[in-house]
Amino acid sequence: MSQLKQTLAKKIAEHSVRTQRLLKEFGNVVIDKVTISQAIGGMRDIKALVTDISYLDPFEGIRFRGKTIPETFEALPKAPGSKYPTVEAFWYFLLTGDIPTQEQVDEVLKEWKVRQVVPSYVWDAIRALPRDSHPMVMLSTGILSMQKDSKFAKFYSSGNFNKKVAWEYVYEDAYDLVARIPIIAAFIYNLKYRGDFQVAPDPSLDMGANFAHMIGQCKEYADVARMYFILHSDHESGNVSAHTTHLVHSALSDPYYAYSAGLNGLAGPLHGLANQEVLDWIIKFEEKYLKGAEPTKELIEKALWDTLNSGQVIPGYGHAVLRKTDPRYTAQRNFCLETPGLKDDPLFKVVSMIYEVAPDVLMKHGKAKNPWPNVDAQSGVIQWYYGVREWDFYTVLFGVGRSLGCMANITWDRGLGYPIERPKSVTTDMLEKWAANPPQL
Ligand code: NMX
Ligand code: MLT
Repeated sequence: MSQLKQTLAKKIAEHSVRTQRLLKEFGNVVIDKVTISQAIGGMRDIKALVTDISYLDPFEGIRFRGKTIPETFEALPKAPGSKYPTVEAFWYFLLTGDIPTQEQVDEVLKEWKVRQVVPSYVWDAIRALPRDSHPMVMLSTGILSMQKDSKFAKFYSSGNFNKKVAWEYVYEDAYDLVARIPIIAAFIYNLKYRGDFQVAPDPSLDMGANFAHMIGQCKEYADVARMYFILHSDHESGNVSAHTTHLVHSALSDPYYAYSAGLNGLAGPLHGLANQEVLDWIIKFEEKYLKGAEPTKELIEKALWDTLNSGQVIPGYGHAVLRKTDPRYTAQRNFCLETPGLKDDPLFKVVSMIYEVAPDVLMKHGKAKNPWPNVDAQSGVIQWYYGVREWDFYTVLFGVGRSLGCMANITWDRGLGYPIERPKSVTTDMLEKWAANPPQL
């Protein structure tokens, strides 16, 4: 058994004691109440999910395993010659909560290479789709096609299924999935936008550098990939992609079924697809309002109002939990400011100008509870600068990163024996009855 799996086994065993004690001794302690507006309004803020992989504070933003974004980047061992950690080091950290030593990272790097070999039928499945399918359809299909070789599904149907060790099989699938998904994403990119010019993975490179290599990017893009995948990995477990993955897996559907479903949720414009919508909005703004002229705050303000008045949302702004600028936005903005060339890039200037104008506009508009930018408002400009300009691919990049959090989460779900998820629904008649006569709880 690898050192990572041994560490995880020990941690899961220790943690299970805490979960079991809470269930047995304190199961009836009330931690929240549910209002009619929460029942109708997307269950916002109801505390009904448990994860220790990350936590989202409305004002501080995300903490991965208790660490803020700068603390995470600072603490993890770095990729050779880079100030960013490898995704492999981050995977170890997300799974275990421990900062790995270089030796432990090296072991993950080695194992990752073995696991990243994608079965050839995945390519057949993706190629069988119409070439103008959205790349998220291709990614979700590619992931789903691997279900037939799921180690967890095989274990379940083997006749020897045992809840106590079931997590080990989820772990195996989860690890295979995170190692393969960047290879599949690169295949889709090359198939759709580079005339099917496929590049084999380089076994000497870490995940971020390899992704850059496979999509024909420059060396500097390796850091973009590392930063991007880590920043997009997890956002506690209530967001659509993580929650869907957790929900589907709770039926003991294997990780391939579960993450393919999670990706389908990520492909929604109010969730991950917002990153492509941001670029789309800016390009249309340039075509319709600028027509070659320099952007001004006045023109941006007009375009924002036109968007709102036509009943559409401002992509990249607002959030269901956050009530301040997303620190993932800030981390990427700082990356732009620190990268010569990028900080003077015309598109970055427009994105920065939107940041100066949009929060005021949204506040005046008076609907959005959070007028500040989220991760998607800033991620596309970096891709664009480096030449990844096919913006319908951006959500695929998000999906590669998000696999890390979703797969770490369902490994722990199984380790802790979380049951099938099944909330209770009520009828409108019931709500009207309780509205007239609030129930005594
Ligand atoms: N532009 C215009 N209206 C907005 C925006 C926005 N950016 N954000 C929220 N609103 C509206 C929202 O549509 C709702 O209107 P109505 O009452 O007519 O239904 C109202 O403000 C209240 O919504 P909130 O409670 O503030 O937001 P909610 O939690 O329902 O939704 C988002 C959160 C993220 C879906 C919403 O802010 C949004 O649609 N943002 C734009 C899309 C986006 O950037 N999504 C990416 C989120 C991050 N990610 O990667 O997943
Ligand atoms: C995410 O990263 O999943 C988004 O910010 C959406 C969310 O947290 O609800």
